[in-house]
Amino acid sequence: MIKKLTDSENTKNSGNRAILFLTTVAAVSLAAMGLMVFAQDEEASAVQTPAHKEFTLVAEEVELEVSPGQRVKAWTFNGTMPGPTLRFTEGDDVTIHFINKTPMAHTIHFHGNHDDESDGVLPQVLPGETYTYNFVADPAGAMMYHCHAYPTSLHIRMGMYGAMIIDPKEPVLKPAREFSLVLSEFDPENQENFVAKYYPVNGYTDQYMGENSLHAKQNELVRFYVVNMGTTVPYSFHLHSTIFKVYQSGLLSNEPFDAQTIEIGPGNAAIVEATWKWPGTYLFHSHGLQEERGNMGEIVVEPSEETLQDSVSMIDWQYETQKRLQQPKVIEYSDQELGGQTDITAHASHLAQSLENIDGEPRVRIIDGSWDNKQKESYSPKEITVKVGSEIRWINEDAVMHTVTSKEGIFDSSLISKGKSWTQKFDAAGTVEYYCALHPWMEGMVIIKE
Ligand SMILES: [Cu+2]
Repeated sequence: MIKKLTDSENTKNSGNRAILFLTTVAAVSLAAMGLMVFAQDEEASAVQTPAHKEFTLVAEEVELEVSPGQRVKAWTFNGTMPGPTLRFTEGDDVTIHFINKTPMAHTIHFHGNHDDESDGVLPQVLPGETYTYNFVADPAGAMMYHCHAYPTSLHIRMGMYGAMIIDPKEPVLKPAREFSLVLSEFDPENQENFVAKYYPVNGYTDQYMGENSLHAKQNELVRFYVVNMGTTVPYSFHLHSTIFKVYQSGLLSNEPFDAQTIEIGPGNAAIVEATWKWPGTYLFHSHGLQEERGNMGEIVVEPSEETLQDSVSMIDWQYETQKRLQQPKVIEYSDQELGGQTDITAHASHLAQSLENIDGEPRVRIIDGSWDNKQKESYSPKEITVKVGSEIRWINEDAVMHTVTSKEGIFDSSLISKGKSWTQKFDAAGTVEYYCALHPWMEGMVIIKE
């Protein structure tokens, strides 16, 4: 939120800023910019102070309502689809603690500027594991975070995403009433359908129609942070009865321009600023197929002669409304089901080896297309019988990564990339069931005989 400060607050705040700058990694450049603002602008009313911010996001499977009467299973951050809106000030030192409480691998990939350790691709965070992401919030604008486990479009469709808003350090935006709109796709019958059954806004179809409509006042500035978490067609975001201003790609470094409708492709965003001159009830929606499939909303513009002095965020209200409609119920998994509590560094010692000298040893192929839960065959052979003391080699012939993970926590291959293999020795007679932690519908069995 852009908060306008009083003179005394501002003085105090500037002091804090100076101290913080001395302790910040990017102290030199930030301090130079900060001091410049401080020196030249007596009424620098809304300069934001970068700070350290920590959040915990938990990967959880839930059952929730996505459309009236339609409860579905979703994969989420913190139990909701989308997850909570993260809000930072440009320059904040951000720490995100990630805990995976589901039986398959997930990650958090953030849009914006950061290094590869916090890019959320590797490591894939396996069941029961934790990982910490660190970055400096940059640039200012509307961005997003989402899971980047594979297949990524499936993890996104299943609900693993949320908006990330980075407010500018320096005041470039006027006071406005602010809303966050995360656009997505959901298909309870088949998440790989190109055309989805539902195109919800903030995870619930037609959420803002009727009793939950958005409210604003005549002539006041309304700002929408619009994020497209769809995976196929672009959204064409449209407001009724007003031409609006757009910051393309959601970036405040872009010069805003006028629009009647703005195209937002999958993985892209826009900041939309609008004003309605006349009181009334107005629609907003994507132009096209999505509007009949859950993407319709209403904004009620009330008569008023007041003007906004400070920005007013409606985002907490939106999140409460979303939770009230979705009624999420978390699916709990035991430590056993999550493969025990493991330290992610422990896997490095037995990473997949290259495909060499494999003649003559028992082997299991992970066949092409195994990631698809509709394909019946994945590990081939599904059951393999070996003598005590044998080594078995698993070879990944599929296009995406897989694991070979014992259901009882006896072994775990970690990630086996395309074309790579992994071996495990079996020293005791018995039967061992295993699965892929990334795609738990893939199952196999080893029978070890004397
Ligand atoms: Cu995921």
